[in-house]
Amino acid sequence: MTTGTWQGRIDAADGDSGRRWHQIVQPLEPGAPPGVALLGFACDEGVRRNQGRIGASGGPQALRRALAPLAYHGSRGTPLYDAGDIECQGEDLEGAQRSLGARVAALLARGHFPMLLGGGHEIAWGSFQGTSAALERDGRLARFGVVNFDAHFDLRRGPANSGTPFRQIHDALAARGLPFRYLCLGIARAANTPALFATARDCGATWLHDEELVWPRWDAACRAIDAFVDSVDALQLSVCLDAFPAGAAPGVSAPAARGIAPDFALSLLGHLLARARHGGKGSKVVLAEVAELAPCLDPDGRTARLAGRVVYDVVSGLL
Ligand SMILES: [Mn+2]
Repeated sequence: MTTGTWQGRIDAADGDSGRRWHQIVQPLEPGAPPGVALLGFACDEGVRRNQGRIGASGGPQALRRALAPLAYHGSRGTPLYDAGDIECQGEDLEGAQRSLGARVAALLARGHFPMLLGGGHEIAWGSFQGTSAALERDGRLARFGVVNFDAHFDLRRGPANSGTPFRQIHDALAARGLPFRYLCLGIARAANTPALFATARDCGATWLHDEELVWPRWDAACRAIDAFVDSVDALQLSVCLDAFPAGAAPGVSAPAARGIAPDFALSLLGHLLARARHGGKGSKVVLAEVAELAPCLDPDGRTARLAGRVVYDVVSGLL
């Protein structure tokens, strides 16, 4: 937990009902009771290798700053922790991903809900190493799935980078003889070549295009999400900020021309969380992550603000 990050306005006269996140978040200490653990992944290496615009290593800190002033509406008393950052050392992406996986596995073993703050989308391969270890223990890996809000499939073959994490997850599951269940929301035809679509089909991926994720098609989008969520017992929820239009999320490595409008995407996220009974008995969402926030490309902080709202919507139901 970085000193000086979690601070802001204090409405002392309003007592407990006037609190904001910066007054709630506490550093994660060993042996702390189960709660929500914010864990940063400060890494540019995946985006650098993928020839994208660099800057995601500053994402976790910018996200904390966006979260600090948000109003706290918790009623359950669930603790909210800052578990610090995993930092990529030099070009050692694989080492950083392994460290992230180990931290995630440890958090899950202690009963925490990991809310990961990226970092490039290579965060998803690191987090999967932790979730898969936990789900192998409790038997849910056989009915595991990923929902990814993203303009891109991120199913590329080849050396690991920010465009390969779900291919790596596919291969890891295949090596165990397990199915790959992957729903990608917001795919842009203009941003994925026919070869990448063919790869997605070969992997058994399912997806909805950006133009399908509009209010006149709300019911169809919900049906697709319901069918997917109902087909799994455990979910990794990944939100790549380039799923949003460049006007709403300019601070990413590859801004989207069209994207999913924030109100639609956040409503869909809410629908998905409810269908997965997030925060209730038998919740399927094991972990969530927000990827690709690059504050140096986000001069007025709007991308961080939107990313913070995604985190807020995922976490609020647990607090
Ligand atoms: Mn992505």
